[in-house]
Amino acid sequence: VGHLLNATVKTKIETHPCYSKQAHQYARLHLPVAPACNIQCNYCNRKFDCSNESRPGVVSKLLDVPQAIKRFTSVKSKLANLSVVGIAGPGDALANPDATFQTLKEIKRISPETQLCISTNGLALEEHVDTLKNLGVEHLTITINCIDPEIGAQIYPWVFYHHKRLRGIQASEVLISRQLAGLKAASKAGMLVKINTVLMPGINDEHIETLAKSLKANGALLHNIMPLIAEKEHGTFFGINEHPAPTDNDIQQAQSVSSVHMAQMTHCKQCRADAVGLLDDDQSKLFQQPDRYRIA
Ligand code: CLF
Ligand code: SF4
Repeated sequence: VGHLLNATVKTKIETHPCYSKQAHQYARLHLPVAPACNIQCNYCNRKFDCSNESRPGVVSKLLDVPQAIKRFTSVKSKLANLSVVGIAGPGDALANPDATFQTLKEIKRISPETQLCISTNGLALEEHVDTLKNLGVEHLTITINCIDPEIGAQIYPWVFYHHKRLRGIQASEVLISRQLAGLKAASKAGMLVKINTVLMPGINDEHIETLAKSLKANGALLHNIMPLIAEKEHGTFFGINEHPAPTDNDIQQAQSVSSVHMAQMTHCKQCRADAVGLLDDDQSKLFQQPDRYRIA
């Protein structure tokens, strides 16, 4: 994407390890302050991190806002190359707006040069775009798995929107229309929007071209196609416990189909909601949090 962008945007991409493979020397820190979620994905059983962005099968230790700030200051003092702070769960950043916004606001106050990043399923995005913009969030990821509600109905059993639990096709219609409206609004506001798509063989693998075209048309910058992690404990696809994971070849094929329309991210590590350090060398173990932060 480099040649199409102005200098400021270029710098923001070149110092963010997820947006640019060449930025691998920069570290990111995830602060797990967002436990709740406003939708249900069939590949997620809620005992683990949000599989939209983070590594499923891992339970991150939840932090409250003061604990998160403390963690940021401590990590920042030890990692000179820390360039990005992200909120990626363990649920959805925007289903926990108070904790997410308070954390981001405080980090920007104490460290204006830190780039802020969030990851969301997009259901509650459009209404929060102005707030995110004002807080200084410039990197935003939305997980969009399809734009066809019939496909969506196989992925999302329910969506909780405006105090109502929606199910079936209706749930997906609302989710998809909110995701695209959020994407449009965020890119219009100048945010660098990356889309994560979980590739699910037999569900959305034939849909990648249609999806990529629409993402492009709505202003997305980058497409990150990630494999479904198909182990029993992560979810209950169709009420059964397992669904086939895509092969490396399936992923490459989907990336090549999407690449006609969208720039690709191909170095995603599907990291934890409490990840810290370089993408290639996660240092969460070095920066372990006390056990009393652990969620039950
Ligand atoms: Fe974190 Fe995500 Fe921001 Fe990166 S991760 S919130 S954009 S700072 Fe990166 Fe990790 Fe892949 Fe995410 S490698 S899971 S894409
Ligand atoms: Fe789970 Fe994330 Fe889907 Fe919410 S958006 S149900 S936390 S995978």
